[in-house]
Amino acid sequence: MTKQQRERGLNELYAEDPQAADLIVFGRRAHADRRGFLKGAGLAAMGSLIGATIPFHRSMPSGLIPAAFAQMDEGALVAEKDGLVILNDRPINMETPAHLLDDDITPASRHFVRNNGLLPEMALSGDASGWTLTVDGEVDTPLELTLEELQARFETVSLQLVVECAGNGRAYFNPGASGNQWTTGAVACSEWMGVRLKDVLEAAGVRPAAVYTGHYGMDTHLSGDPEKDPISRGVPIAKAMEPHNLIAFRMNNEPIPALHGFPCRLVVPGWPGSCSQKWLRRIQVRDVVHDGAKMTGDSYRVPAYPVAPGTEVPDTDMRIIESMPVKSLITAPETGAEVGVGAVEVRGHAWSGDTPVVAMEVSIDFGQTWTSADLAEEPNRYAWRRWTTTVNLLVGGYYEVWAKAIDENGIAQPPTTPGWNPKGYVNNMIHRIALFAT
Ligand SMILES: Nc1nc2c(c(=O)[nH]1)N[C@H]1C(S)=C(S)[C@@H](COP(=O)(O)O)O[C@H]1N2
Ligand SMILES: [Mo]
Repeated sequence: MTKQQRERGLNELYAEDPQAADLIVFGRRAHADRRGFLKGAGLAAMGSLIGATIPFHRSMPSGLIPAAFAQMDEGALVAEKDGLVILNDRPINMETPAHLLDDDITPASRHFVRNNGLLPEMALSGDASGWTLTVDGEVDTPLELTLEELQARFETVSLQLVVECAGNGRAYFNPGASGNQWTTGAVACSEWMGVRLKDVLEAAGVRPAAVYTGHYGMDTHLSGDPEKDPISRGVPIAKAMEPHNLIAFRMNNEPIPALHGFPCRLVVPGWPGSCSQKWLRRIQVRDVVHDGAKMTGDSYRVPAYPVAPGTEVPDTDMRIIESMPVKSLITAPETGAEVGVGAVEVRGHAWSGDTPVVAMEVSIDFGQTWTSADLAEEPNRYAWRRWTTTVNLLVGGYYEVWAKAIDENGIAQPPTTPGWNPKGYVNNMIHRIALFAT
């Protein structure tokens, strides 16, 4: 079995059937001595899969998934990332440890990656000539714009915008859900430059019959079938007309990296990251709710009412996730850090969906008492806000810092997982870190 034939990533295979995965990766022999090191037939199989010999093969434990298994072309891009955790190699999914998200503006090297399919050729080549954006459907004047036309015709704006995967925090649900086991790191706030989605839709002339957008990208389905989209989501017209949605062509003042949507992507802040189509090629204005890939069933949908964990929810009772909930991270110190007894500076970011964050609170006594942290101004709507505070650790020992953000409606992050749902979406439970004071 070659990489090209694999429709699923190795982590998924290992989760489902470790023995079968071992056979694929290490061959029969290595499987037999799984606790040993890679040798014999297993080594030969591994070498041919990677396409090179492994000089240090004597030190390579069997069962180790080589980093090179990230789809070969994409593998080099993965190497540009700084300290991210690979959750799956095919498609590539990587999350960022909380202490690496300390920057106000997330560097591209630390922006999580959530791919549903395989990177388009254009992104890998870095050559945008031939790229156009089509805007069609319920519009008076369908548009087909080159990058130059897009930039020349519409005002360019720069905004710091949070992109968060709706599955962030999935790993903490019980019973668990299938899919990438995101902990806290499927969120980032980079600076995006582009034109307003609204301006482009207005230029096309949205017709009164318009209800929803449908977004299409250039990435390929894992099966290789060109008829299938890996993902195609959309938003109601009212959300699409919100002035902070961008058709972006720069990230942190550089062309958008291949993994993040080169040459152009949508950034629809405050809603599930999946609304922010990467490698954008077409926006269809629709007179019905979009029914593209991952708009239906359990995808990006949650029960309309609270259900007991594990409940099977009828399809008609599932609702599309819209605005994301209030949330925060502790980005310093790093969890597990040793700190001195006395005052310790703690900081992080707080963000939310369409309802702004208004307060931030911290506890060091397992949630018995909470004190307010300082919250910096929001650089612009839908950016995350820096919070800082000092905690006083009076004696040596083990502490936890718990942090919770509160939104304008008085809704605070819950202490444990909120409403269970079949795919483990929108977990906004409080973030906790461990500290050892000496
Ligand atoms: N074309 C395309 N766009 C996409 C995706 C994808 O797989 N293909 N993944 C979506 C999901 S689920 C998320 S959370 C964000 C992640 O953006 P990032 O990889 O730049 O962090 O992109 C969204 N846009
Ligand atoms: Mo996502």
